[in-house]
Amino acid sequence: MSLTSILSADAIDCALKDCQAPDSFSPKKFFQLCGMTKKSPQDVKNIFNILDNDASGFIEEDELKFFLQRFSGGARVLTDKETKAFLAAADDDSDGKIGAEEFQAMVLS
Ligand SMILES: [Ca+2]
Repeated sequence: MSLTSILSADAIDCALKDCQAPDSFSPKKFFQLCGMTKKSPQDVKNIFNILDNDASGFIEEDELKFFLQRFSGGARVLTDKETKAFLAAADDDSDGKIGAEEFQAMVLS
């Protein structure tokens, strides 16, 4: 499964264009622009599984840094500040990584 089988390529493009400048990335806005917030919990879980590159069941900080590149290989990496803010916004149990349920809650709340 690929991200474009769940999300439209145009929407992904639009979401990536919106955060091209360093430190302009907002997870909530990105999820909205790429259409993720309108997906079912199962679709969001499928997206999580694609983003969980090493299939550990969690998105760790070093995977989060490359979040945008999972949507498009030519996208930029997130800055340290963006990565930490993203993690802090999603990591409800403060274990330093994002689980599937935390990801779903962040996208769909
Ligand atoms: Ca966590």
